Amino acid sequence: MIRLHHVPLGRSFRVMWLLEELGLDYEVAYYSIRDGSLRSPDFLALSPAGRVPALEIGGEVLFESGAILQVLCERHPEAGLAPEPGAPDRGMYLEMMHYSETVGSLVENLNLNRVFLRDPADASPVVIKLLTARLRAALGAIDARMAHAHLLPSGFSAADIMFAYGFELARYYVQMAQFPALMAYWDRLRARPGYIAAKARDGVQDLYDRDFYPLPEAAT
Ligand SMILES: N[C@@H](CCC(=O)N[C@@H](CS)C(=O)NCC(=O)O)C(=O)O
Repeated sequence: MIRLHHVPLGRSFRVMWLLEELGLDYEVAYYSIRDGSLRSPDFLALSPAGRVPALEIGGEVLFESGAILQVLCERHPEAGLAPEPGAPDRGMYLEMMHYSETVGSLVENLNLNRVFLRDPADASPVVIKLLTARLRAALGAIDARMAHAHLLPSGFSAADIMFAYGFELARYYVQMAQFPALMAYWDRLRARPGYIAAKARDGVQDLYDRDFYPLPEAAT
């Protein structure tokens, strides 16, 4: 039995997408990031910081999306989605697995400042401007070195799945047209049957109430 604990558009989508790429059967337990369900005792018993993803698999419970991706890739080496130690792309693979959280944490901080903070808490325009500039720089760095169809020269891997979370959500905060190589790469990823199948199970997000959040006037 595999059960994925998931928030639509959250980092748990990484696991959902990989499960689809691997052709595994799984159940989904859906949560909202807004209704307190991630802080219930039942969920905290699965994921102690109250974060998704959590994955129940074969009697074990795992949390942290990067770790879950790594474990699933190790258990399914036939899929060839993670270069093994000693393989030429191994260093770049690990680099991109972790860099994905450099991007992901910037998106998360923008979410906190722009979506979750409500009156009377005041988000700082200066902090928003800084986070947005850092997100743009983090994506621009990858756009400039995108020399292959995927992040690794050897082809599609779990690092693409890991990276896509931050990349997909960054569009709420930065104009993506400024990253032409990343946009072409994104079109390739979105066309994958595994991505399409996962999107069909992602669920309806209740995080963003508009398509784009321009910089507040005080920050421009
Ligand atoms: N580094 C963790 C981060 C997990 C995380 O922060 N997930 C978000 C959704 S994208 C969450 O559950 N947030 C709930 C909260 O912060 O209360 C991972 O990659 O799994």
